[in-house]
Amino acid sequence: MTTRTPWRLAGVLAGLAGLATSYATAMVFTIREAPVVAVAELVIRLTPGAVAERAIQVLGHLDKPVLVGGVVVLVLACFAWAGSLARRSWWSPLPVWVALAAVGLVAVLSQRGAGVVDVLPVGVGLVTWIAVHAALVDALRRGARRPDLESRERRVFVMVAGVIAVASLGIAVAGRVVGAGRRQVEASRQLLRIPGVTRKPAPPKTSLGLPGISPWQTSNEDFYRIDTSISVPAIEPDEWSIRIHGMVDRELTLTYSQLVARQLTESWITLNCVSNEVGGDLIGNARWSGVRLADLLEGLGVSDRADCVLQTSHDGWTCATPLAALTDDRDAMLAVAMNGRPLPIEHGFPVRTVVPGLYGYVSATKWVVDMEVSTFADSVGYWTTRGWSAQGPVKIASRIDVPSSGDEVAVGSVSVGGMAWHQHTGISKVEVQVDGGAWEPAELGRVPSDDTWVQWALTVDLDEGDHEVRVRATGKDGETQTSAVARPDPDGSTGWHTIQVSAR
Ligand SMILES: Nc1nc2c(c(=O)[nH]1)N[C@H]1C(S)=C(S)[C@@H](COP(=O)(O)O)O[C@H]1N2
Ligand SMILES: [Mo]
Repeated sequence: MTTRTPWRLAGVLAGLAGLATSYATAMVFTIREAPVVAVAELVIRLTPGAVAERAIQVLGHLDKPVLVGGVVVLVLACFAWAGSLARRSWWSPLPVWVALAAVGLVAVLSQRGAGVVDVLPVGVGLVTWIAVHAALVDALRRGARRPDLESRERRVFVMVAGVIAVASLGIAVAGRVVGAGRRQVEASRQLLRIPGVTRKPAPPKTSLGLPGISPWQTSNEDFYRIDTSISVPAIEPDEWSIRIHGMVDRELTLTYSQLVARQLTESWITLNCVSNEVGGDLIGNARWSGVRLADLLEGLGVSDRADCVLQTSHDGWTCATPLAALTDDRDAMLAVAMNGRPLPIEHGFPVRTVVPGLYGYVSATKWVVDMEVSTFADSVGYWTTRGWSAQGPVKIASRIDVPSSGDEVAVGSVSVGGMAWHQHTGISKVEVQVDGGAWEPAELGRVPSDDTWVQWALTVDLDEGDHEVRVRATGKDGETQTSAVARPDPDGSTGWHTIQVSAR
């Protein structure tokens, strides 16, 4: 085997094995297409509009398959090239591996709403590619060292190659089959129309129009995501039901259609995570549609001794929520839609809980299937045994979005702005302080209720040099944010968000 052909073949085979495992990983762990498609989509996004239009004209509806095909051919060429480089040593193709993985990573991470799981297929594919390549190179070298056995070695190589090819195909098909359930659920979700769910833009004047500030309404794609599941539960609405039981006179089991047949409530609610650091972004604001839990619990004869509801999700996650927050006047609900769309799968499709004023870890159960009315003495939620407090009321907080810490700004008037929140209490005042000077009140955006965050903005005057800008909020209950710095655990971080900027 002196020609380049077997080396190239080894490279292509190893690469195909990598593509197969990356495809299978994408199918099993995400609801996205494989990284190759992400690369094709990146190409589309980077192509100037006129060129793209011309291509679509020429290729008609075949533009996408042709593009994906083209990417595959290029990738195969890279595999072959990596294979021929491996004649020197098994690791010589390193630059090709790294470059291709980098392109894949960029493509995957530039997708809307991409998260850490989306990196997984690229990683798995890369590792497979390198491992299989190393194994094939080893087989080829043995063959080269023993010319007398050439024909036997060649047969062995062909056999190994065949096994790898078949195994790759098998892995890809298996991934497709395993992921089919979630794809099916995604298809059902896309077709679902829930009567009474409306799509409304953010109310007027919630936005102050300051460039760089977080949008008041968070899109479903940009909404932060926190959960303990690697592969999110895929539940068909038809297969979903919830059982409300425990310290009640009458149990209640509701199917999805029974739930959505009830009176739907729609409200803007800001949800945030207890593990958010000061200035962090584990927070989002959406318009939720669902059935109020107070209405559901009302007719069940809840015992006077009960003080919590132990919620369980389809994937076995639990949390204990104070009963009072589910039965008072706030819009705690079993939500079925987010921003006018059925809940995205990763945000709890088909049904999740949302409770204004409580951190997600004690209230916002995604894929919720069971609610047991109980007592805190008898109930422990998932995070409560892992260093987090049993009670999780949201703490008042504020954040500077613009400028970013470390930014260089022009001397003179500088627009500062960000968000402040204290759900179910409301924000009455936000103040900004420059270099330890006087606290200046900021302008506040309007809000439809006390359950959402508030935009704030202020123009400050900065002279040349380095400056420190900080923010603090005051709630409608008169409480001003404490300057005492606390870590997120056990019950939420505190402290004033402070940034450094230099005016030049
Ligand atoms: N089933 C389930 N629900 C869950 C969690 C989880 O891990 N599993 N995490 C909770 C936490 S800690 C938060 S902050 C919110 C986040 O909701 P989101 O991912 O829709 O933003 O969901 C809550 N509901
Ligand atoms: Mo959280």
